[in-house]
Amino acid sequence: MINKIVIANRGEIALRIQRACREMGIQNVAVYSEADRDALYVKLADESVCIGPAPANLSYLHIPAILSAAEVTDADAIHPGYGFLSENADFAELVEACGFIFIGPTSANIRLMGDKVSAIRSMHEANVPCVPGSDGVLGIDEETNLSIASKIGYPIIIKASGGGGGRGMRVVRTESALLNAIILTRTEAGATFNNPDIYMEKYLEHPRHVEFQVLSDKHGNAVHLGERDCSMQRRNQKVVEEAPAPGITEEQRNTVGERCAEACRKIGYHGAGTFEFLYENGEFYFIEMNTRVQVEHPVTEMITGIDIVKAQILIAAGEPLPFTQDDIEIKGHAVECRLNAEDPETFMPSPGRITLFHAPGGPGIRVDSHVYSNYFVPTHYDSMIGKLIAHGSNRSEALARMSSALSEVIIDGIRTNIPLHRRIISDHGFKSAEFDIHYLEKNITNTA
Ligand code: MV4
Repeated sequence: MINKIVIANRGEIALRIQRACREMGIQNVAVYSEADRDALYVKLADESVCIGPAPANLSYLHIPAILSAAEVTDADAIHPGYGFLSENADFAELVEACGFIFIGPTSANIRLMGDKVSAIRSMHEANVPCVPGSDGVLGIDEETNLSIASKIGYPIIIKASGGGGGRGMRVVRTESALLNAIILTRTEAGATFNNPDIYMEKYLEHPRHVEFQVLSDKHGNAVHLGERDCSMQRRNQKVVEEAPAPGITEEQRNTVGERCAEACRKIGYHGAGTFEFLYENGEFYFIEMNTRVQVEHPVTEMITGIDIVKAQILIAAGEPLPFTQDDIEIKGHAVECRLNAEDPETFMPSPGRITLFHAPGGPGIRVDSHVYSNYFVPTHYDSMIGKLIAHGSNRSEALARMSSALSEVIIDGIRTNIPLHRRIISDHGFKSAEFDIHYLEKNITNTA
């Protein structure tokens, strides 16, 4: 049913999707901007189409160019990867209207999850545990809003329904600051997201970020693949992720994971998805759902042995999931370090030519990267140039293997965050898994 896929993305995830296609005997088409013309993954593709100049809005975000690439190559399906158009419901709708398969959920489900208020409402109705909050969009009546906030209890956080990923949020610690904060956040939301809707939640001071991976097919089968801890982040950018999340019991995993899988069945979800939770004092609180494959999917692949990208393609082709929940077993522990072309102290982007690239290896080591010696890191895109993943039979073996890989890897010619990763992996608090979402900024980068 799917013979040829257009990969509507670039970099490491374009290569990752290309590998899944090759393994499945599916033809792949790379699309590239002028800045990526000479990249090796473009040459490795079965076919390639230039879709425009370097700026993303003229190429990777330019919907007509991508649909044309699918048309001229006679492709059946489009894989959006992550970022760019991956969570654009209008794009998913157009892909299907043009007669191609969108490798991802329905446009209706992307739209449902893109609106955070409707996402939370649907998850609340599906018995997924949520943060105590306003149960919907805030109105303009001041007395009502003051009363909602005092019922939740301060501190509270005001969020934009059109936001997500940390954009458009404001913490309010006292009643006297509430009404002004509501007006400010609503005005900013209208300007930034073209949607003034805002909502309120209890603000959790020291949570961890724990997310569940799900796969759900078009025949009503849904499974979860356990959880990942993504608390080691800076300015809403994840730096290190791991699976399983330290300290989560099998019973918690089964209970919360099954709630997520059941929510997928209830809303008719198709494909890979991620339920993001805040985890504090032993409780899970749903905050958002991501309807794409995530950067950190490899740690889940390593501990389950399941190829998430292959599963996305099978599901899109209408195949039933080839495994049940009982078949899924968590084996060992995996950790991922995101390699960024940036200064390890100032975090300023550091694009340019990589004069020497040497990939680490050995037991349990995986490298997901499109770079090589003499590769030029373009200025126009995200600074992530690859991911180092280490798997071991337990957390300490995975961390020891990551430590070894970090001492082996060589990336010369540009600055990278490898020195930061060496600090994190040898940090006492990280090693003993005593951290929350603020730990990296407060204790390791000192940029809080
Ligand atoms: C929160 C929160 C505390 N309490 N919501 C930021 C990203 C977006 N996905 C949600 N975010 C947060 N929501 C409540 N009710 C703290 C954050 C938050 C955060 C969450 C996950 C990972 C990193 C973060 C960094 C700062 C704040």
